[in-house]
This record gives sequence, structure tokens and C-alpha cells, in this order.
Amino acid sequence: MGNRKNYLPYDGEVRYYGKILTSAEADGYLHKMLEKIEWQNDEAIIFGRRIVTKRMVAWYGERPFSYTYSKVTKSALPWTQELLELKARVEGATGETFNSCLLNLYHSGEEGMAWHSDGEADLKKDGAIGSLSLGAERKFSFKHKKNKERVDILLEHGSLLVMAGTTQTYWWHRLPPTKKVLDARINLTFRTIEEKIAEI
Ligand code: MD6
Ligand code: FE
Repeated sequence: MGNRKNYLPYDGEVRYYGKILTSAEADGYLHKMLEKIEWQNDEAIIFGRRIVTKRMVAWYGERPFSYTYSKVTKSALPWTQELLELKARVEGATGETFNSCLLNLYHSGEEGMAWHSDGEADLKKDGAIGSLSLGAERKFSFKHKKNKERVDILLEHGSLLVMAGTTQTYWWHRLPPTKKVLDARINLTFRTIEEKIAEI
């Protein structure tokens, strides 16, 4: 992974692998995921208010990990056949391993995801996150937390992006909404959750 171009100028690593699935494979997985994933509307607590997003989410993993983001805790569902196949493809391309996956479904360009970084307590510190995109092509943006420098990448159907190193410490990322995109997009972020066992 280290020999691919780093899209960030400093303070992190973002490698874009382009399309790792054929367009027929990507079409097939998009349709299976739309049907078979247990999609739920996302909830978050923002400035003390509970909001429900149009964007849908799902959380899968090798154990029923609980995962907290935006102050809401969820429990992972067991891997499906398709998720195991895609996990193997992402692991093969990157040489990394993952034990869980957070999925997002954007019904059209009107849905996006606001600026955030993925630094939750149970996420492996500075561990790689493998992000597979299916469906509509969307712009993805990074912004440096201190100097506000911006970097944009276009995420294609069947493509893989990897974030690693100190990216989550120094950069925010978002999926900006756009009126130009009418079709759905699914994003799968493969992650490593570390369950911290209390010392006795
Ligand atoms: C998305 N992705 O692509 C949202 N986070 O729809 C993310 O927020 C993301 O792509 C961490 C690592 C990779 C990602
Ligand atoms: Fe993220």
C-alpha cells in the first residue's frame, strides 16, 4: 500500500486504488446489498438533540461488537456471504485485515455525510480503514483541522480508498451533498475494532 500515491500532502495517508471490482461485479454487489443488508436510518445526538438522517446505515462484524459514534451505540450483526467476499477483496488489495464494517446508503446526491473524523475509542489507533464504493460516483473531501487545506477525490463505482496513519487525528472528511447526482451510492468502510479487556 505504501507505494501508491498519497493524496494527502502531510499528516496522514489516503491511497486511492481506483476500481478493484469489474463493473458487472460492482453492479451485482450493489443490488445484493440494497436487498440483503439490514439498513436502518442513522441517529445521532448533535448539540443535545436526537436527529434521524435519511441516509441509512448498518454495522456488521466477526463478533457482536458494540460501536459508538455520535453518542449512539450499536451492536454488530454477523457477516453476510457478500460482505465476507468483499472483505477478502479489500484485504487482498491492501494487505491489511479487518474485523468489522460500517455501511452507509445514500439514496441520491441530496444525502451526504458532514465533516467528521473516525477516531472512536474502540477503533484501532492509526489503523487502516478500507472504503469500498458502489453505485453513483461522488466527490469526497478532506479538510486539515488546523490550516483548513482541502483535498478532493472522486470515488468511482467499485473503487477502493484507504485511510491510514494519522489521517483521523489531523484531517476531517465528508461526502458533500449535490443536486447533480440522482442515483444511490453505498459505501462500505472495513475497520479493525479492538475490544479492550479490563485488567484485573
Ligand atoms: C463515505 N466514508 O464514503 C463515507 N471514513 O460515504 C467515510 O466516512 C470514511 O470512506 C473513514 C474511512 C474511509 C471512509
Ligand atoms: Fe468517516
